Amino acid sequence: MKQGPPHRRSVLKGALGSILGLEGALAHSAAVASPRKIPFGAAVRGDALAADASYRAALAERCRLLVPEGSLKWPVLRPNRETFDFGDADTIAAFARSNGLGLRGHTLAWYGGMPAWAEAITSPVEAEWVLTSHIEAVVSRYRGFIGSWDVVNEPMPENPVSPRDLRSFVWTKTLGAEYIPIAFKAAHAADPAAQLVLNEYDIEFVGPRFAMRRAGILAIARSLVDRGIPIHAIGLQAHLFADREIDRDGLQAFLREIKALKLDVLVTELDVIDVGLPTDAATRDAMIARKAADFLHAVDEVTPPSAVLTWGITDRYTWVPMYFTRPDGTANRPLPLDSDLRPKPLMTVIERFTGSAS
Ligand code: 9MR
Repeated sequence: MKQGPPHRRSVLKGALGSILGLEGALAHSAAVASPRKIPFGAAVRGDALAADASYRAALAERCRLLVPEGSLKWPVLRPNRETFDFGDADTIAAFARSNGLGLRGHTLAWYGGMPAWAEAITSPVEAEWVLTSHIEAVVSRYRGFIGSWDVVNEPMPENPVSPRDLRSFVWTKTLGAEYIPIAFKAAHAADPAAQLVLNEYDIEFVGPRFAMRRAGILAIARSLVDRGIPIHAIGLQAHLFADREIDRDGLQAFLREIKALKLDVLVTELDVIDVGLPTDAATRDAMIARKAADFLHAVDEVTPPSAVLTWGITDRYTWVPMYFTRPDGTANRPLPLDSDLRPKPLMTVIERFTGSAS
């Protein structure tokens, strides 16, 4: 495997890395990663892609996969009941194609930002028609190119009280829990070769809330498999918090159950939220890298992920400050490249883990 340039190595080999255990994490990454290649990718923004040449270059250099961060969501694709606006998504698809990159699709059934016209549907018959015809149109447009879809995203409520709890929004209000199999069947009908993924966040930490969320996702996955509904993988979003502890035992028990269902696992939206971390950038970056390494290795010991994607490639374009500004006023550093597109220790962890050094 190629070594990173000297400035990268010096950061990682410094005393700080040792203090934080980062060198151990990286050594472990190297040991497990060298013979294999797990595709690495990142979420991409259409507006930045159009405006920022250095961003385009970084994506083309570092990634084998892209996923549109917003361009395939309902509010963009469906400004009204009659229209499909594929403009942004097509621009991203064209960029992926011309750079020989694969594309994931995100997302077909999600509560987030549903347009008002769709959220207003009350009839189950209409709901099923609108949901399935949307999935048919969107998936078939990119059939053979988008190889993997987040079919159902974030079905669990924030604080489930039982594993059977689902988030309340238009599809659960009209179709109940059946919206999930309906969505998976529609996606499979539109592209029988696509990998179909159930995607969720807050799966990996210590605490009863996270255990309940794992139980809920497992219950959904098991029910789909038992009924012969086409589902192929679980997506662990992995919006990690540097100051939250990963429940290694709980996560691994969950992954063993997923593996027993013969489902794959992907890491779909990795980043590390750095609100509670020190101001010093090098210290922070090392802690962020360490957290990601701990998570990736916990997953890997049970089932190597079939892809690893971060939710953005550079701190220049990240969702994190929309919700998690730092008390010291410094910019968040959640992603593999800094805001000047320089690789950080998180990039090295991922490259070594996936065997994808650029
Ligand atoms: O990063 C995305 C942000 O730019 C959007 O405004 C937001 C609403 O569409 O969605 C963010 O992405 C989310 C993803 O779709 C699902 N998992 C959580 C992500 C971060 O909030």
